[in-house]
Amino acid sequence: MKPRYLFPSDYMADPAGHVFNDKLYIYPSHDWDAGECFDDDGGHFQMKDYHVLSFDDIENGIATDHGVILDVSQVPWAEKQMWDSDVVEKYGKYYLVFSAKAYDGVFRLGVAVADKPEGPFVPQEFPIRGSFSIDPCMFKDDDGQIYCYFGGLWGGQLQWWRSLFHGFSTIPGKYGNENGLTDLGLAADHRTQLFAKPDAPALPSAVVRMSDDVLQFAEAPRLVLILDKDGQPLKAGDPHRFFEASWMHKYKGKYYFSYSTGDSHLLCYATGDNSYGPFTYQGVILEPVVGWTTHHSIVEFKGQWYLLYHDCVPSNGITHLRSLKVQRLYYNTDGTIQTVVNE
Ligand code: FUB
Repeated sequence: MKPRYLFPSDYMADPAGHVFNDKLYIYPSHDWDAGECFDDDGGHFQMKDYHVLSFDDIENGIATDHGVILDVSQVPWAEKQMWDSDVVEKYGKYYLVFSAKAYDGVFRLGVAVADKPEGPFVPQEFPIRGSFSIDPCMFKDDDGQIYCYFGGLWGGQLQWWRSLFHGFSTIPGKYGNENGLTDLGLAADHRTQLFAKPDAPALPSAVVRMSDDVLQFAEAPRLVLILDKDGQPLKAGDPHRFFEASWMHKYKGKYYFSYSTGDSHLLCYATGDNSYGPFTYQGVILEPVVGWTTHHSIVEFKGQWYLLYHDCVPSNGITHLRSLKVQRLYYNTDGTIQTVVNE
């Protein structure tokens, strides 16, 4: 199959794909042009609602757009920027977990609940207690436990929470603009720029088990460690280190943690033996696409594995007007993923 655009009539991004009731549902971000200037804080991504699309045939079929499933005006705690979301099912209920900016300027994760995969979703009054940053990926393991992987650097504010990451040395602004340091974005005071030596461990993302009712974290978030083949954490200056867009899937009993590298514009993956990791870096899934962001999900549907992703070709490279794409994904016999070529 040739890669194809999934929904040419509107700009959507960050596709989270899940099979429910024999259909492939895609939960994307809904891009629009709010007229904001491009900045490193993602201020040009001003999304205000979510739609859900479904497909009987992802290779040739037309998307069914189920319309708006949640609007920012319905969420008491959220002011703006409805960024990446994901959905998980438990006992016939569907939980949309989403990132949005609260009135204090801090990104949090919220939950909205529905009886059907296409919603409508009813939001909780408050964000998840103790949640922070962006890009939740909801993963249900074979034993029924549900995990949330989350976090994103710079505009996603993961670096604001670096004090949670004991032992991962970032070097606050005292190093200023000294050459050769890796820029980690703004600290929690919204002003101090953080830098790390390129050979310091990269800031990791987070994973947390959800409570039985899927409305709260059941524990403190843990670090998602990505190790190189020598067992050392990937470094802050490594173009393959985590930036945002966590995704977890399982293949032949292995846990595949995949993510975007942000400013190096790759989709990469690492594998592990359990949902908490650590994960060992394996390689690149997708080379840079047109547009600054790259974001994906990996899903098996009707016996075939697919990469869902986005690029900005249809908007002529406008980085906040992205279009959904799909193409097949293949594994080698040793379980490694063949790099997908975006055409
Ligand atoms: O869609 C807004 C943000 O852009 C997402 O949360 C990031 O992963 C990036 O795709």
